[in-house]
Amino acid sequence: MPVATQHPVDPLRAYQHGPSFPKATVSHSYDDFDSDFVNIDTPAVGNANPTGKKASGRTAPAPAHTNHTSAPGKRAEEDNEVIIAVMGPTGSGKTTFINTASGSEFRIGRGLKSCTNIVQIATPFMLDGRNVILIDTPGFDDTTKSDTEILRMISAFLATTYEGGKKLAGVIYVHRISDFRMGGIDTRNFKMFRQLCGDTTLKNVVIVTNMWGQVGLDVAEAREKELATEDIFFKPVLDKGGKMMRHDATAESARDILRDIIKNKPLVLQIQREIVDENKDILQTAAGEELNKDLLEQLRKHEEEMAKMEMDMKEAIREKDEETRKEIEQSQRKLQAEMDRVREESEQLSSRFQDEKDRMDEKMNTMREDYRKEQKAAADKYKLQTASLEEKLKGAASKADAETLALKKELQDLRNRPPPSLGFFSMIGRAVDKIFGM
Ligand SMILES: Nc1nc2c(ncn2[C@@H]2O[C@H](COP(=O)(O)OP(=O)(O)O)[C@@H](O)[C@H]2O)c(=O)[nH]1
Ligand SMILES: [Mg+2]
Repeated sequence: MPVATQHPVDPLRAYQHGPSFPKATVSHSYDDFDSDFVNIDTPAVGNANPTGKKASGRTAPAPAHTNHTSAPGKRAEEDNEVIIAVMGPTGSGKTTFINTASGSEFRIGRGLKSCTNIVQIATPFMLDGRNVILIDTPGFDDTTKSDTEILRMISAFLATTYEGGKKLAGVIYVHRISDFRMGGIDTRNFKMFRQLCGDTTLKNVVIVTNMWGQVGLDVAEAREKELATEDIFFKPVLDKGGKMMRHDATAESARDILRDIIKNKPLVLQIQREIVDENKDILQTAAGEELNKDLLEQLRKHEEEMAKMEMDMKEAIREKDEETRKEIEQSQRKLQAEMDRVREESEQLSSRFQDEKDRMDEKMNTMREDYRKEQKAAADKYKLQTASLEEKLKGAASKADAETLALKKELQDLRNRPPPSLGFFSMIGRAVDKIFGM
């Protein structure tokens, strides 16, 4: 049974390929990305959908993964990048894991309120010669956003990523080993996670257990075994090639887990295939169906409750119990509001997603356009600066005087610093922010 545990790693080895931790990125700031991940030169027209079908009314995103014409250097850079999404319930430690591994400084949760209610992309970092990009996702139990909103956001992000030619090398699901809640796991989050991934990508999935220090080792190990061997817990995922790994809150352990994932062959997640290749409406996707089933179930329970309240109400009226009648009336109003909310959530699951995805695609296309212009302006300026220095050097009287040496140094510096590029994930991050808000 593939329950992998952490082995102590040599911290020097852990960092030997990478620079020291990169400059920290603050939440929602994507400006300090400086690698160009996607083929920006691809025209922002056409259909990214490999099936050739086009979604009705959808803005076609740039077909980066169907029409690659980027320079060989860029291609190599893209091949070198590893994208990994981190999922799990709110408060399970997703953001902490990402910060620990990447040196990012995303806000982490204190108390019950969730902090990450948008998809955020961590500062890329090097690991074993690969450029690792971690994606932080909000849980399906956010205190500020509905599950429908969360699903729409994650789906739009993953679909746009795939349309941009990016596949995930793995998905991490974080679970607190110290968690002894009824049923053992956060069923809603785990179900949604399963439906987003689908069965065929489970070999690229790692269930990371953390917070080992919060509970006795004996208890935690027994818990780990139970989680790995019972059908209602993680066994089905492990049976299909997923792994379970321990995380001891250190950077070494986080990177050791990632080291395992970066070897994977990237795969298309079920939600990406459904939305992009199969052109499904979000409501028709497995994750959408799951969530809707859940909402309808909630609605059914509320309806039962409402029916019971109506009986109580009749009784109160019969008995002329004015106080009880008023109380019930108040409860009914509350329940009705909740039912309206659930109904609306279910309806919005479909309608608003298409809208948002369209706007996101449009935004990405505009950004590509702006980006192309910006890049061109920067490249032109760079060329001019270089040419002017070369010209000055040609005209220099002596090869060794201080002024000539300074010119040479300036030229060398310039050559070492070509204009920075914005990068695909920077754009996608901005588009997500713009459309889904913070
Ligand atoms: N002891 C321990 N606490 C952790 C660990 N990871 C996260 N936490 C704490 O758990 C809380 C929630 O973490 P956060 O990363 O915000 O969870 P998220 O909602 O999944 O992103 C914070 O108070 C963290 O300090 C861990 O590995 N060990
Ligand atoms: Mg978080």
